[in-house]
Amino acid sequence: MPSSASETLLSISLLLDRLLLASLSVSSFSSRWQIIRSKLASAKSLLSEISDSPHWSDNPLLLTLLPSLLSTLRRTETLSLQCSLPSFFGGKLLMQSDLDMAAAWLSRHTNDLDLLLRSGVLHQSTAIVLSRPDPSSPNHDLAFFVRDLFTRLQIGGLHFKLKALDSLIHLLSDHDKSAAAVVAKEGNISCLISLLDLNAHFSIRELAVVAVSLIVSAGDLPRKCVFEEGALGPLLRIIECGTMPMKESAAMAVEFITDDPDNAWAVSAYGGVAILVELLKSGSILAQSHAAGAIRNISGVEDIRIALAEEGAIPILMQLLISGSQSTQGKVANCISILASTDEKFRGLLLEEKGLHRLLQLFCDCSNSETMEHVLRSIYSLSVSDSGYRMLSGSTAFIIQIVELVKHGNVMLQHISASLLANLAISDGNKRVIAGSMGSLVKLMESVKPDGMQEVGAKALLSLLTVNSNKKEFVRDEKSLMRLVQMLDPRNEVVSKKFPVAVVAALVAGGSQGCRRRLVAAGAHGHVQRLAEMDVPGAKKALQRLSANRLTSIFTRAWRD
Ligand SMILES: *[C@@H]1O[C@H](CO)[C@@H](O)[C@H](O)[C@H]1NC(C)=O
Ligand SMILES: CC(=O)N[C@H]1CO[C@H](CO)[C@@H](O)[C@@H]1O
Repeated sequence: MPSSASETLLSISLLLDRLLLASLSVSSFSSRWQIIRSKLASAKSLLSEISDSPHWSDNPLLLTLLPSLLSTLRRTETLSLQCSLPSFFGGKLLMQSDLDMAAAWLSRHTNDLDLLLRSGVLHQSTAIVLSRPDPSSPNHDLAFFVRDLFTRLQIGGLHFKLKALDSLIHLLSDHDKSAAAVVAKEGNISCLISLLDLNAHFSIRELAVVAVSLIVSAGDLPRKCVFEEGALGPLLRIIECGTMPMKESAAMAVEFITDDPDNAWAVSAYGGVAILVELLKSGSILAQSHAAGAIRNISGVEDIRIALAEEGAIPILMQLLISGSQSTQGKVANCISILASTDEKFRGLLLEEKGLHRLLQLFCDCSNSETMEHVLRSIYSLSVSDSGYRMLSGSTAFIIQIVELVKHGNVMLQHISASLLANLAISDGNKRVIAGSMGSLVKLMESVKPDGMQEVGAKALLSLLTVNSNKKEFVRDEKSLMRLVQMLDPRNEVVSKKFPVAVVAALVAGGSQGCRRRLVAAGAHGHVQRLAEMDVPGAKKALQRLSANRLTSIFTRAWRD
């Protein structure tokens, strides 16, 4: 409708000129008219700039902005006529307030026009604005689309805003994550966040929270931008008093915002800990999962851990460990592993809530290896407490389960399981039961990664080798014996030598001639001798025990000389 837009613009220009002139000759309320005159003047200059822009007449926002400006100007003209009469009759206060209102409306119009001009959208054809750019469109189309969309969000009416939010959500869902970066750069995030406010129209708030959650989920940069523009407070308010779907989106956004550990403090500054704990307790399944993720993310901060305990989070977490959805269970287990690893006070609280029983229950039922890892870490941390240590050391079923993980788990699970085997006080009877794990423990001793694996493998093996029958079983296993001898070889630099040396010492400690003979036959003696010369800790003593057979010592001496 370019012709009607031009006509409206023409009427506005004529009216503006008349009003500017008339405003000079009003006889009443002249100070107020001075203000109005300056607004009229800026409207005039903005409009002339707009009409110079090549594509102004296709802009749909102008199609509503211009008529609304025209009607404000008409009302202002009526006021100017009243104020130009030689003496003013009528309500003085009423006229003052009408004039203030007219000035305020004019301000709004000029702000809107100014924003539209500055956005640059009037300099491009609207052909591409009509449809969302598809994911393959060039980036400048996308940037233009986003700028246009945000002018609608900022100065459009309800209908424009709703459609703009809808387009924004589609854009963020359909495109890859780079779209969010364009939105963060070209859009006005602060304006989007203002739509989360409780004063905003309900349908607007409902869509705005979805858009915000999509933006923060799309990477570090958009997340940082949304956080810095102050989204956390309004998001937490929505979790407090929105509808459940809104709470879900807001909690998702908070979970992503807290992915940056630097943002954790802000959650507690906004009173967010209590709000998240409440959502954990009473939210939908999805909301609980996001709340658990956010709580997990912030539980690295000591003050927040204290607040979590005060807000009663521990029993709720323990409950969800068993009854939550799979995703919630994983995040809760992670959170518990963080709490359990920090200090004795939290271990006490967790144990009071039957933490170990529940963790063991999930440990049996769990099939997800990531969750399993968190559960096992938590159990490991709780094994540091006396009661946890006693209970785990005495549980044959648990010990058999962790042996299974040593044999068949991924490296992280193997590492934690071996640490438990190394540290627990396992009965000799149970050590015999799990003798079959020794081959796997020797393999762990060869692992380059993770750090500490060689040590825990060796420690666990040494614990099993305190039982004589296990020593015999070990040396009967050709493969394990060969591995051990290869690790002793000074040319093998991957393995720290003190661990295999300690295993040799343990194997010959009981004075069993059988063990000694098999080690010597496998070639251990020469290696240990070299290691003793290199002053590897424990090697001299191991050599002594290994050389207890005089013939061997004479032979080696002769060989050396
Ligand atoms: C962005 O939006 C905020 C809030 O709506 C507003 O105060 C600010 O002026 C806008 N900034 C720009 C550059 O348009
Ligand atoms: C530090 C931390 O635990 N970050 C996690 C926060 O939540 C996100 C989303 O679930 C995870 O991807 C992060 O690893």
